[in-house]
Amino acid sequence: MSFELPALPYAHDALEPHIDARTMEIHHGKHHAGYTSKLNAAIGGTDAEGKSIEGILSGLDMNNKAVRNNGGGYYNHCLFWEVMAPNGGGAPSGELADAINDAYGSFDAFKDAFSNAAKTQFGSGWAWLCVHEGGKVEVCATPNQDNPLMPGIGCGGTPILGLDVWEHAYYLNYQNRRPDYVEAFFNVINWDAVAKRYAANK
Ligand code: MN3
Repeated sequence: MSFELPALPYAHDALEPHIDARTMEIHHGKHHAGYTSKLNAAIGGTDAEGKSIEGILSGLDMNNKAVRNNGGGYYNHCLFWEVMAPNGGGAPSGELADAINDAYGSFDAFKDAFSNAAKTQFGSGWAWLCVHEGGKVEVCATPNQDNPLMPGIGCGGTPILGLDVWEHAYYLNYQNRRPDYVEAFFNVINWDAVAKRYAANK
Protein backbone atom coordinates (compact mmCIF):
# COMPACT_ATOMS: atom_id res chain seq x y z
CA MET A 1 0.00 0.00 0.00
CA SER A 2 1.27 3.46 -0.78
CA PHE A 3 0.11 6.97 -0.04
CA GLU A 4 -1.88 8.84 -2.66
CA LEU A 5 -2.09 12.54 -3.36
CA PRO A 6 -5.61 13.51 -2.24
CA ALA A 7 -7.73 15.49 -4.68
CA LEU A 8 -8.28 19.11 -3.69
CA PRO A 9 -11.76 19.45 -2.17
CA TYR A 10 -12.39 22.61 -4.28
CA ALA A 11 -11.24 24.15 -7.56
CA HIS A 12 -7.77 25.71 -7.85
CA ASP A 13 -9.29 29.17 -8.07
CA ALA A 14 -11.84 28.64 -5.28
CA LEU A 15 -9.78 30.43 -2.64
CA GLU A 16 -9.15 33.58 -4.70
CA PRO A 17 -8.45 36.38 -4.07
CA HIS A 18 -6.85 35.19 -0.84
CA ILE A 19 -4.85 32.35 -2.40
CA ASP A 20 -4.42 32.47 -6.17
CA ALA A 21 -5.11 29.61 -8.58
CA ARG A 22 -1.55 29.36 -9.95
CA THR A 23 -0.12 28.99 -6.44
CA MET A 24 -2.67 26.26 -5.68
CA GLU A 25 -1.88 24.41 -8.93
CA ILE A 26 1.85 24.33 -8.23
CA HIS A 27 1.49 23.79 -4.49
CA HIS A 28 -0.84 20.81 -4.79
CA GLY A 29 0.19 19.39 -8.17
CA LYS A 30 3.97 19.76 -7.80
CA HIS A 31 5.00 20.26 -4.17
CA HIS A 32 2.47 17.99 -2.45
CA ALA A 33 2.74 15.43 -5.25
CA GLY A 34 6.50 15.46 -4.81
CA TYR A 35 6.35 14.82 -1.07
CA THR A 36 3.90 11.99 -1.70
CA SER A 37 6.04 10.15 -4.26
CA LYS A 38 9.24 10.67 -2.26
CA LEU A 39 7.53 9.40 0.91
CA ASN A 40 6.45 6.26 -0.94
CA ALA A 41 9.98 5.76 -2.24
CA ALA A 42 11.43 6.26 1.27
CA ILE A 43 9.16 3.74 3.02
CA GLY A 44 9.00 1.12 0.28
CA GLY A 45 10.23 -2.20 1.65
CA THR A 46 10.61 -0.90 5.23
CA ASP A 47 8.62 -1.49 8.43
CA ALA A 48 6.78 1.78 7.81
CA GLU A 49 5.04 0.40 4.74
CA GLY A 50 1.36 -0.20 5.50
CA LYS A 51 1.30 2.02 8.61
CA SER A 52 -0.90 5.11 8.89
CA ILE A 53 0.85 8.42 8.29
CA GLU A 54 0.09 9.40 11.90
CA GLY A 55 1.69 6.17 13.10
CA ILE A 56 4.76 6.76 10.94
CA LEU A 57 5.23 10.34 12.19
CA SER A 58 4.60 9.67 15.89
CA GLY A 59 7.10 6.82 15.91
CA LEU A 60 9.62 8.54 13.65
CA ASP A 61 13.38 8.22 13.91
CA MET A 62 14.15 11.94 13.58
CA ASN A 63 17.46 11.11 11.91
CA ASN A 64 15.56 9.56 8.99
CA LYS A 65 15.54 12.74 6.89
CA ALA A 66 13.70 11.27 3.91
CA VAL A 67 10.69 10.13 5.95
CA ARG A 68 10.83 13.16 8.26
CA ASN A 69 10.75 15.67 5.38
CA ASN A 70 8.46 13.84 2.98
CA GLY A 71 6.18 12.19 5.53
CA GLY A 72 5.78 15.56 7.22
CA GLY A 73 5.20 17.22 3.85
CA TYR A 74 2.59 14.62 2.92
CA TYR A 75 0.63 14.90 6.19
CA ASN A 76 0.94 18.69 6.58
CA HIS A 77 -0.44 19.46 3.13
CA CYS A 78 -3.31 16.93 3.48
CA LEU A 79 -4.35 18.85 6.60
CA PHE A 80 -3.80 22.26 4.98
CA TRP A 81 -6.22 21.65 2.07
CA GLU A 82 -8.81 20.25 4.47
CA VAL A 83 -8.87 23.25 6.81
CA MET A 84 -9.54 25.77 4.03
CA ALA A 85 -12.76 26.40 2.10
CA PRO A 86 -14.07 28.97 -0.40
CA ASN A 87 -16.71 30.22 2.02
CA GLY A 88 -14.44 30.04 5.04
CA GLY A 89 -13.45 32.65 7.54
CA GLY A 90 -15.34 34.00 10.52
CA ALA A 91 -14.79 32.37 13.88
CA PRO A 92 -15.46 28.95 15.41
CA SER A 93 -18.43 28.16 17.62
CA GLY A 94 -19.32 25.52 20.21
CA GLU A 95 -16.72 23.56 22.16
CA LEU A 96 -13.83 24.64 19.93
CA ALA A 97 -14.66 28.30 20.57
CA ASP A 98 -14.83 27.53 24.30
CA ALA A 99 -11.41 25.84 24.21
CA ILE A 100 -9.88 28.78 22.34
CA ASN A 101 -11.39 31.23 24.84
CA ASP A 102 -10.14 29.14 27.76
CA ALA A 103 -6.60 29.14 26.39
CA TYR A 104 -6.35 32.65 24.94
CA GLY A 105 -9.16 34.70 26.48
CA SER A 106 -10.76 35.63 23.15
CA PHE A 107 -10.78 34.72 19.46
CA ASP A 108 -8.85 37.92 18.66
CA ALA A 109 -6.14 37.05 21.17
CA PHE A 110 -5.88 33.55 19.66
CA LYS A 111 -5.67 35.08 16.17
CA ASP A 112 -2.81 37.32 17.34
CA ALA A 113 -0.96 34.34 18.85
CA PHE A 114 -1.42 32.16 15.77
CA SER A 115 -0.52 34.99 13.36
CA ASN A 116 2.54 35.84 15.40
CA ALA A 117 3.69 32.21 15.33
CA ALA A 118 3.27 32.19 11.53
CA LYS A 119 4.97 35.53 10.95
CA THR A 120 7.94 34.89 13.23
CA GLN A 121 8.74 31.31 12.11
CA PHE A 122 12.19 31.96 10.64
CA GLY A 123 12.49 30.60 7.11
CA SER A 124 10.25 27.73 6.03
CA GLY A 125 7.79 26.05 8.34
CA TRP A 126 4.29 25.86 9.71
CA ALA A 127 2.09 27.46 12.36
CA TRP A 128 -0.29 25.14 14.20
CA LEU A 129 -3.28 25.05 16.47
CA CYS A 130 -3.10 21.74 18.33
CA VAL A 131 -5.34 19.92 20.76
CA HIS A 132 -4.03 17.96 23.72
CA GLU A 133 -5.79 15.02 25.37
CA GLY A 134 -8.47 16.54 27.59
CA GLY A 135 -9.27 19.28 25.08
CA LYS A 136 -6.77 22.05 25.81
CA VAL A 137 -5.65 23.88 22.66
CA GLU A 138 -2.24 25.41 22.01
CA VAL A 139 -0.51 27.37 19.24
CA CYS A 140 3.01 26.46 18.17
CA ALA A 141 5.26 26.56 15.10
CA THR A 142 7.71 24.10 13.57
CA PRO A 143 10.47 24.45 10.94
CA ASN A 144 10.58 22.83 7.51
CA GLN A 145 8.04 19.96 7.21
CA ASP A 146 8.20 19.00 10.88
CA ASN A 147 4.94 18.85 12.81
CA PRO A 148 3.73 18.37 16.37
CA LEU A 149 3.07 14.63 15.92
CA MET A 150 6.81 14.01 15.64
CA PRO A 151 8.72 13.10 18.80
CA GLY A 152 9.98 16.14 20.70
CA ILE A 153 8.78 18.67 18.12
CA GLY A 154 6.51 21.67 18.64
CA CYS A 155 3.83 21.54 21.31
CA GLY A 156 3.24 17.80 21.05
CA GLY A 157 -0.50 17.88 20.50
CA THR A 158 -2.54 16.80 17.50
CA PRO A 159 -2.71 19.50 14.81
CA ILE A 160 -6.24 20.68 14.02
CA LEU A 161 -5.30 23.81 12.03
CA GLY A 162 -2.10 24.41 10.09
CA LEU A 163 -0.71 27.26 8.01
CA ASP A 164 2.10 26.69 5.52
CA VAL A 165 4.56 29.61 5.62
CA TRP A 166 7.03 28.25 3.07
CA GLU A 167 7.55 30.88 0.37
CA HIS A 168 6.12 28.42 -2.20
CA ALA A 169 2.76 28.88 -0.42
CA TYR A 170 2.52 32.62 -1.04
CA TYR A 171 5.38 34.12 -3.05
CA LEU A 172 3.65 34.39 -6.45
CA ASN A 173 0.88 36.57 -5.04
CA TYR A 174 2.40 38.14 -1.93
CA GLN A 175 6.18 38.10 -2.67
CA ASN A 176 7.88 38.88 0.67
CA ARG A 177 4.69 40.04 2.39
CA ARG A 178 4.13 37.03 4.64
CA PRO A 179 2.00 39.06 7.11
CA ASP A 180 -0.53 39.87 4.34
CA TYR A 181 -0.77 36.17 3.44
CA VAL A 182 -1.28 35.23 7.10
CA GLU A 183 -4.06 37.81 7.41
CA ALA A 184 -5.69 36.53 4.20
CA PHE A 185 -5.60 32.94 5.47
CA PHE A 186 -8.15 33.88 8.12
CA ASN A 187 -10.64 34.53 5.29
CA VAL A 188 -10.46 30.93 4.07
CA ILE A 189 -10.26 28.89 7.29
CA ASN A 190 -12.87 26.13 7.31
CA TRP A 191 -13.81 26.26 11.00
CA ASP A 192 -16.28 23.38 10.61
CA ALA A 193 -13.41 21.13 9.51
CA VAL A 194 -11.22 22.38 12.37
CA ALA A 195 -14.04 21.72 14.86
CA LYS A 196 -14.39 18.15 13.54
CA ARG A 197 -10.69 17.57 14.03
CA TYR A 198 -10.96 19.03 17.54
CA ALA A 199 -13.85 16.70 18.45
CA ALA A 200 -12.04 13.67 17.03
CA ASN A 201 -8.73 14.30 18.80
CA LYS A 202 -9.53 15.99 22.13
MN1 MN3 B 1 3.77 23.75 1.11
